[in-house]
Amino acid sequence: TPWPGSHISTETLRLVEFTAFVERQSERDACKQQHRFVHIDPTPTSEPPLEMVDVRQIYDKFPERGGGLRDLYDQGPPHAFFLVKFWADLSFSLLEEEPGGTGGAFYGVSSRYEGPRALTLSCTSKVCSFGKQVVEKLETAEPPHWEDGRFVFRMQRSPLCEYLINFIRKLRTLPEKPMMDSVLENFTILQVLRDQETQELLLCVAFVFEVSASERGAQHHIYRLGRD
Ligand code: MYR
Repeated sequence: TPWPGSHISTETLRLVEFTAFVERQSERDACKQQHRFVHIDPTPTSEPPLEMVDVRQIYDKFPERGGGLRDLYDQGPPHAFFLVKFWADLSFSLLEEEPGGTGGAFYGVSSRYEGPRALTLSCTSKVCSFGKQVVEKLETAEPPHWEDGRFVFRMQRSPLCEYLINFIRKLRTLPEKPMMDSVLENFTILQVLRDQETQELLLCVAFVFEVSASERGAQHHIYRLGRD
């Protein structure tokens, strides 16, 4: 089946876990306090199949030409394309942030994938503002480990780019959720995972954002992208 259960997956690769976080060493108890902005955890397989969103509806949220979402989707394979709507949790108070600098905090993203083939997994992230790319980051996963009958790929504690750190810090200074949400309407991220040797596209995930209502914590909803 092309879309098994409710996972971000194809027959070659499945996203198992994804977390963007901020961490700070606490002077008092010498332990790390972690706050998760967004989180996708291993989903129970009993969930219903994913709903479809028409990819054309989000073309203008990403670069249009030269490797934009339209070009990527035209090249396919179409069943490798997903959309994640995140309700990010920005309500952390564990950090008394100092003006300028990150106050000793570490902003990072960790992700884990699995699949049946040993390959070198590369991930390109495009951070976009008003549909224009503002940051591009290319990463390569650690060599896969064979665990319980499949290969596991990890990208652990990759530092968030300066642009995103500043963006989150500025967003947090806005007084109300509707204001944050209207800024986030023009903020998107596109991740493309490929087999580094063959450049075969394995997964393409588009991220869109709102902030989570206070007390609800980070939430997400996964869709598959299609075009009739
Ligand atoms: C980079 O560091 O520029 C690329 C990595 C992008 C990974 C996606 C991180 C999700 C960021 C969540 C921030 C929440 C903002 C409301």
